[in-house]
Amino acid sequence: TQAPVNVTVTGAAGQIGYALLFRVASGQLLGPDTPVKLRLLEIPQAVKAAEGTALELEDGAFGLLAGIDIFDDAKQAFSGANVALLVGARPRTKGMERGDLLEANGGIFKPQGEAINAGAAEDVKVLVVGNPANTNALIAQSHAPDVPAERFTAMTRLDHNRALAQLAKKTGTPVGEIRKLTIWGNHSATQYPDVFHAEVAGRNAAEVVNDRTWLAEEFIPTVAKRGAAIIEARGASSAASAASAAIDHVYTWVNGTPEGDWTSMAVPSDGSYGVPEGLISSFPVTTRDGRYEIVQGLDLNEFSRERVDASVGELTEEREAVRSLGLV
Ligand code: NAX
Repeated sequence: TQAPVNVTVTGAAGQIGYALLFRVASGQLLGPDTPVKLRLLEIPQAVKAAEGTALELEDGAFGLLAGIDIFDDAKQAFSGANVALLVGARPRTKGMERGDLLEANGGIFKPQGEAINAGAAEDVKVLVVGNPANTNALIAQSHAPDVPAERFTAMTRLDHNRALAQLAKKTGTPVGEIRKLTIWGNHSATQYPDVFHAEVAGRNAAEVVNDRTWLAEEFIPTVAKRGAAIIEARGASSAASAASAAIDHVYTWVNGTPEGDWTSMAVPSDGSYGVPEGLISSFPVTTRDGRYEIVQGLDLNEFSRERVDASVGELTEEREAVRSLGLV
């Protein structure tokens, strides 16, 4: 077997952390041949709860879990990190304006970016889950100038998986027979789940569905507002499904997309599809040997173009806002 891979998880005592850590420890993040060392980061008040989770992880007797260390200091937590899962963030609370939210998160993601820059492993891969995920990733990235920019990604895989499930239900097809679905833009209500290039059992998904009203009035809003529906039903925000998507995101990044398929990841734009360079926006990507590439040459129809532009417009505004706060 290989040497253990260091996986740093922030917000380890939170509800996503609780679901995520057991799956990392069981080998689902990196595969069944890769031992992992967990490095947990929490705020001081939550360190005790993280210690409790660590006791339970110990009780899981995971053969691949080579150790657990808990920190309340970002520099220590990210030291030697090969994979960094940035889950902890400042949620929006009542009466908070967007500027306040971005500023509060700047206070988290700026020092974490600096800590990654200072001490993470050469090959570090970063996934930001904590919201506003795309812009938090941008903040962290801009404080890690020595780390290749493309290593900073944000999670739209939960949106991708939600869209797969909705399309499977609508078409009566197993999820495993759906390919080439795309989430474009921001992980927010403006995101655009695109079925026009997707395939359902080898046939074009938009043709199989053949119902733009369903797309515009059911499918897109159901996917985009699923987080609110989960809160309404469960009395708490999505946790296990978010953890599952984080596992999928990193597993796919490391192990590759299947031939003839792609996935969705929010990654720094290279200008593809008219998305301003540097914005961390969701694209269709293929992965191979630990690298990803934005799928090129897709034709966006008018229906898609206006929705991609709206979500990218929101990302542009968020970037302007964090620029004016001096966070990037
Ligand atoms: P919780 O509030 O249960 O947990 C967050 C944890 O982060 C807490 O334990 C807190 O102490 C910790 N934390 C806060 N600041 C920290 C810091 N500076 N360093 C280390 N830890 C810190 O939230 P949870 O439900 O686990 O959600 C975590 C984040 O994921 C939220 O921002 C949430 O909005 C976001 N989500 C993102 C999703 C996505 O698809 N990108 C979907 C699910 C989720 O809503």
